[in-house]
Amino acid sequence: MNKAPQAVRPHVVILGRCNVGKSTLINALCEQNVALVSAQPGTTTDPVSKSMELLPYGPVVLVDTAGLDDDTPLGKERVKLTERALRKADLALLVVEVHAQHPLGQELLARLTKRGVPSLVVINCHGEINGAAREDSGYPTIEVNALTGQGVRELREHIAAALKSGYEELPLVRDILTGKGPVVLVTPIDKAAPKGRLILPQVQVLRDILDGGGVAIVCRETELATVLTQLSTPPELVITDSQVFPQVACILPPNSALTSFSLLMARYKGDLQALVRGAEAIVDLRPLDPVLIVEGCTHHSQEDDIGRVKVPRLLEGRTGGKLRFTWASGPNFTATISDYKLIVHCGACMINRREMMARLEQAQAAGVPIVNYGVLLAHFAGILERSLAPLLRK
Ligand SMILES: Nc1nc2c(ncn2[C@@H]2O[C@H](COP(=O)(O)OP(=O)(O)OP(=O)(O)O)[C@@H](O)[C@H]2O)c(=O)[nH]1
Ligand code: SF4
Ligand SMILES: [Mg+2]
Repeated sequence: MNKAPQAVRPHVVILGRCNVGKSTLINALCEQNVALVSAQPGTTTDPVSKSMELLPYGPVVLVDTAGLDDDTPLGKERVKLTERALRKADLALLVVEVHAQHPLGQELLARLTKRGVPSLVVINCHGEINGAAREDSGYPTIEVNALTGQGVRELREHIAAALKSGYEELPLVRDILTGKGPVVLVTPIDKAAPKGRLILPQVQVLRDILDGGGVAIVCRETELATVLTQLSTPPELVITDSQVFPQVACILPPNSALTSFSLLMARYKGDLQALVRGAEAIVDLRPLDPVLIVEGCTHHSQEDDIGRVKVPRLLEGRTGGKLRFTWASGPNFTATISDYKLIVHCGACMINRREMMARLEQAQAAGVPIVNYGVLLAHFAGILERSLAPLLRK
């Protein structure tokens, strides 16, 4: 994995009316043809994402979207896709013509401001640009000529400044480490493990420990007992895959600090306390209650698949009767979530923090408790309190 994954890059979403030059602008920012440009309004239909190094900032994801005033039969659906892309936005660029605004553009910026997402207005001039940055309708406003590239370098600098002040790169684990001992990472190599590599949360946690100057030891649960006997200093923290929580908890002395990759991801991606409240609501489930299981990406279901098999088995075991499960994967979270008694979310490693926070807020607004795999598995293993403790010690 040579590039920063999309989920840890800030997302810059470009929006505006049809034909205003959004795709020309993304191409100018990337200095390559990533989006189709034409004089035909409605050329861009689905959002187009491009990971790139946007200097002077660094790795970002740029997202081009369909025109907000697309009045084709599919126009409304396209605007919905744009709104979905905006849930991920860490910065929005509203592209406008010199004297023309679109009310929906302003309305979307106002909604983003309410969520704490900064925005820039980009005036795409079809001639010479004035160059001076200013503020129109409350937003920093920059002129460019996307076709000639005039003003695009300055726009990159404004984007970098907005991200540097508005985008917080959160630590995954290093903020709770003191360096008093190594950190042991327990990663089962079972049928579900991808061939020849570690999964994203494991790689991210490992990197975050190294970034913080810490020492990490990686082993399977089957070697953990041996590793512990070989260490001259006990581990400061053991981080395990949630699926082997019970085995790891039995091997470790009761007073040693234990948590899981998914709890660390849950804290990094969203509101851990909200997910813990979700676990507490499991006791209210009754037979035949509807439960939504959401996974951030699609993958082939395994023999003892966590979302398809393990979580349903645990919940039905606790409820004492059949539950009505619905599974959603990919970006399909916007369905009618109020119909459900509980939402169980995956570890969200492929989803950025903004999107995960939007999902948690949406669930809260609908009054539906939401828990994730890691919190749910720790709850069923009876070690939720223990595995939360290291995360609360700061
Ligand atoms: N002269 C000039 N033409 C431009 C400029 N920016 C875009 N255009 C032209 O305007 C037309 C539309 O540009 P696009 O970049 O496809 O516009 P868009 O906003 O992505 O349009 P949709 O995808 O339909 O929403 C193309 O013919 C571009 O060449 C500019 O700065 N100057
Ligand atoms: S289903 Fe969720 S946790 Fe699993 S890989 Fe996809 S986004 Fe990550
Ligand atoms: Mg376009």
